[in-house]
Amino acid sequence: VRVQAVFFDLFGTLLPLDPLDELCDRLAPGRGADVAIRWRTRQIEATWLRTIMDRWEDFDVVTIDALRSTLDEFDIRADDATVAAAARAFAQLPVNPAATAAVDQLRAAGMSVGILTNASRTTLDSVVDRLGGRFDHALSVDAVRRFKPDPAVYRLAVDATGAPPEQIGFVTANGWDAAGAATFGLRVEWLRPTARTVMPSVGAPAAPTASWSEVPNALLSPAASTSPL
Ligand code: LAC
Repeated sequence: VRVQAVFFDLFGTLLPLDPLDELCDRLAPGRGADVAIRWRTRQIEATWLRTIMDRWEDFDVVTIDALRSTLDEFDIRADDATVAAAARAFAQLPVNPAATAAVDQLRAAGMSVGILTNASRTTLDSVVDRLGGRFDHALSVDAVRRFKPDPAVYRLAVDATGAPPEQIGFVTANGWDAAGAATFGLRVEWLRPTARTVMPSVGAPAAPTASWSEVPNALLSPAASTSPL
């Protein structure tokens, strides 16, 4: 089975989250890295809760709410304007050059490429502008008002390309996103952040792991077989 299109996760994948440590350090001197990781955890928890409870607000709102609650947890005072300004940093995160190289290599091989993200339409549009017209598709969960790993999100890639799931590649550094995409049937490459990063068993097919430099060749070669669920 050959892949016809490849989609990339945005936050933590095309756009590494490391710069948030320094930003959070300005809000909480000496505790920036702890605040940043807690912020990210609360942000993702809130997306799952909102999806399961059917209480949609877009990712920009979720991101601000998560930062607010994290600062409260750490007993850090910040006014609403400061919190909102800090949350906008997500939209301004620099792209990983290794990611750009992999995207360009896939494009040069004739693959259509896209972004599939929790990011709001507005935030995604501003990121796409910065990434210089590389992407054939820019898909936001706003279209289905549910967050990853709801199957409706991964189905957006099928609807946009007309390709079946097993002919769509998906690249993410987020283990839970890899699990969701693999369960939906996409051909996933998981950019495991460290050799010690593991996911608990959640019933998802195992996603192969790769580094950015391995992603293009992994997705350009046909799958040995499709793994049935
Ligand atoms: C996204 C989340 C996973 O960009 O960060 O979809």
